[in-house]
Amino acid sequence: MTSPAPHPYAKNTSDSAASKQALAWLHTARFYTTAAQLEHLPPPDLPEIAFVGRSNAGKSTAINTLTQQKRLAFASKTPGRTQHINLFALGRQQQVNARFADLPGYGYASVPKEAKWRWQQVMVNYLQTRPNLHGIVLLIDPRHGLTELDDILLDVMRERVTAGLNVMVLLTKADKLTRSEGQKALSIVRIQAGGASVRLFSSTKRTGVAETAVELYNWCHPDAPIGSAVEPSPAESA
Ligand SMILES: Nc1nc2c(ncn2[C@@H]2O[C@H](COP(=O)(O)OP(=O)(O)OP(=O)(O)O)[C@@H](O)[C@H]2O)c(=O)[nH]1
Ligand SMILES: [Mg+2]
Repeated sequence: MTSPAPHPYAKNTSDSAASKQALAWLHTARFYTTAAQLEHLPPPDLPEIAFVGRSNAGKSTAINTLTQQKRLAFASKTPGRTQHINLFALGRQQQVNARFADLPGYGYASVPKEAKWRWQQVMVNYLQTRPNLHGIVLLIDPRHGLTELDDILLDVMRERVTAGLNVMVLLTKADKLTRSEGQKALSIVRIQAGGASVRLFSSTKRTGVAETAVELYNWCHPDAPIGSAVEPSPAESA
């Protein structure tokens, strides 16, 4: 998994004009459709970015934070809240240029691993076969770290990642960590994630929101990137 080199004209994401532009694009997100099976998905005509991770990791909340909308995606204290593939369209009315997919979380039921994966087959099939899948955002609660199920997911995706699929890892709920816990989690997951960009993210403190917004924007606007995915210094990101 290697991050693409910064575009030659790319500016640092600390450039607030870049993050403003990315956040304005993200704010155009609106509900598009929901699908219980792959057959119900729309034609694969636009790049899709999937938000994946264990149940309760904060996928739906991250979508709401990034799009600056309170209840676009269903977030809940009850694990397993997202049970379908929910799609959101991005771009101005006549210029939809990407979709986000909020996927059901894995690992919430206390049943054997094989059964969990059977239940999650729709999600895995989507990730493996959706032709217009352009990137995945893997959300991890750093208090649990990269779990066996996250590892399995990365394994399942390895072929597509090698073929160029974008990947980023967000360590969610960073507000619950001390600065040193955050830095420790970052260094461990950076090694495990094998080259994908990894950053701390908090919906309550907005940690990592600007950088994530710019990276997502650039994934979906490869011909006109607005900033490099330059990580802030550790002091800024904690
Ligand atoms: N403190 C804190 N809590 C968060 C943050 N992000 C999410 N949460 C909480 O974590 C819980 C789960 O969040 P969701 O966004 O519903 O998680 P999910 O990954 O979509 O869960 P599923 O749909 O079950 O897979 C909710 O109670 C959120 O309020 C964060 O950045 N900080
Ligand atoms: Mg959810």
